[in-house]
Order: sequence, then C-alpha cells, then structure tokens
Amino acid sequence: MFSDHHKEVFKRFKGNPILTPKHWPYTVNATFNPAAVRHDDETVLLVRVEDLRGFSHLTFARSRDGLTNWQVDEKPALVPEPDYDEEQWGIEDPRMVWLEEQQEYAITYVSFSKGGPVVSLALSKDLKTFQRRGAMLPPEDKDASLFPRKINDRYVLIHRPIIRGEAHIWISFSPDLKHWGGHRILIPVRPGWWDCTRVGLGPPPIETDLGWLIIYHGVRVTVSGSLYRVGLALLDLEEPWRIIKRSDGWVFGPQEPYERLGDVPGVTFPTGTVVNPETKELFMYYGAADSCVCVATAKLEDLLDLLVCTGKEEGRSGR
Ligand code: BMA
Repeated sequence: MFSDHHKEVFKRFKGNPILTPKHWPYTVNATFNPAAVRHDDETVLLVRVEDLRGFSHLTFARSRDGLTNWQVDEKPALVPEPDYDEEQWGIEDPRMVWLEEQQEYAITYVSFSKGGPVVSLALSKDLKTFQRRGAMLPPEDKDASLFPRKINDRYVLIHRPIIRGEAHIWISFSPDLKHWGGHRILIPVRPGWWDCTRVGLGPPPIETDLGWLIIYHGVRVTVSGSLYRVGLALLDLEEPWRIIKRSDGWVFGPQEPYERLGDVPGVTFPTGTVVNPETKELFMYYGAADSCVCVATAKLEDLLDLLVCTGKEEGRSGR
C-alpha cells in the first residue's frame, strides 16, 4: 500500500543546525529559511534573520563545503526599505535563481504590504548590489520562485496566493517580469492528506532530464499546531503547468529536537538547494522550527526514482 522509498531519502547533516543566532555578529532572535546558490566556489545562503522587533531582513552566510565553517556577513544584504510601501514590516523567506540568459540572480522574497504579504523581486549581478523591482502580484502571496530559464520565451513563476481561503501552489507567466498572466493552479492541497491545509513551493525548480523537480512544503493543522512537511513533484520540461508525478507521502518532516523545539515547533521549511554537478548530490537547506538553519542531503537520482516509481500521475492541472 505504501512504499518504503519514502523513508530516509534525505540524510540530515550530523552537524545540524548549521546556523543559529549565536553565529550572528549582532543580536537577533532567529535565523532560518535561507535561499541557496553556489557562487565563486562557495555555497552562499541568503538567510532570513528575525530581529528583536519581530521584523526580518536578509543576510549572507558562506561556506566552501556547504556544511561547515560558515562566515556570516557583518551587515545585512537586504533590509526592509521604507520607500517601498510593501516593506514596512520586514522581508522574509527568499528564493534565489541564476538567470543564465541575462547573467543575473533573481531573488524573490516575501514582504508585507498593508493588504497582506506579497512577493517582491530583486535582481543582482554580483550579490553585492541589488536592483529592487517591487511587488510582483497582489496580496496575499508567498513562497515564490522564478524558473532559472525562460520557457517558450516567457518567464515562469511559481507562487502561493491564498484565494477564497484556499492555499494551492499556482504558476504564472510573463514576457518581461512585470506583466503576469496565464495564472493556473499547479499543485493543489489534498483534502484529508498530510498536505491538506496549505502547500507552498520550497526551493526553486531544479531542471533534470526527466522534468522540473519540485520540492514543496505541505501543512496539516493539528490540535497542537501546524506540521510542516516536505513532498516532491515533477513537472513537464516544456509545459511546466503539467504535473508528471507527485509523491504520495512526505519525504521529510520534523523529527529531531531542533525541528520540534523552537519559536514554531514542528516546522521543516526548505527554501534552497545546491546540486553538486559531479556527484549529483543535492544539499537541501531548510529552516527548522522557525529558529535555525539546517541541511539534509539526498542523491538527485533517488529523488527522481522515488517519484517515477511511486509518484501519482496527476494529469493536467489548472482545472
Ligand atoms: C509560513 C511562513 C514561513 C514560516 C512558516 C512556519 O507561513 O511564514 O516563514 O517558516 O509559516 O511558521
């Protein structure tokens, strides 16, 4: 009835958590939900840092092996900008992709407007200077990332609006990163399942020979709070609104004390991956219990095998 494939496909790094407020050169409450890229021979995390007002900003931490010896920048890279209406109460949960065609990084992050959370976009060629593009779509919206390349000449965005109280993952398209259309539901919540209350994109989509690998979080509300677990899906390479496969069960979830104890217990929230081009090992960076940054690894091949062997074919979405 249920395959053992799902068990232990990810291995937690023994040195978890890799980043905590103790690593910060200034006083902070929590460090979590980081974007991740490989840049200049280093793994670079753009970490969400919550200050003692409860507002978040984004700061870089770097490591050669992506596991140890993290160097945290003295100063934040992006702080909420009062000139932008939607950045009054902090900026959170970045996702970052390298746009090969235009040789620049796209950072999508959550900021708070008077109307609720929105997704904002910043572009950067060097991770030192940032060009803010403002809010992409109306509230309420979160958990967004661009695909690393245009598909059929259009930028593609995965995001998670809340509409009529429903929190499904959506996909949208744009010719210029400004005007968005073709909106449709991509990965819906599954009533009764572990991902019944809310779903949201985790790290940016990963291009593989079999399709775009999606790592997403699914939420179930219980009597003692929300459980944030992790599932997988595979999207068609050229028609990314089409789900080829979706995992039945979760492949990762709160287990360790650092995932079960913290500001928000029971949360594993992946937001960045780095894939080693030689070994095809995938490093998944995640926030644990909204308190610290952790990493778990998996073989890319094992994740795809799991989807191909046990995933369900969902057919066309966007009903
Ligand atoms: C989500 C986001 C994340 C957070 C998670 C668990 O809605 O706000 O930043 O990690 O809830 O609290």
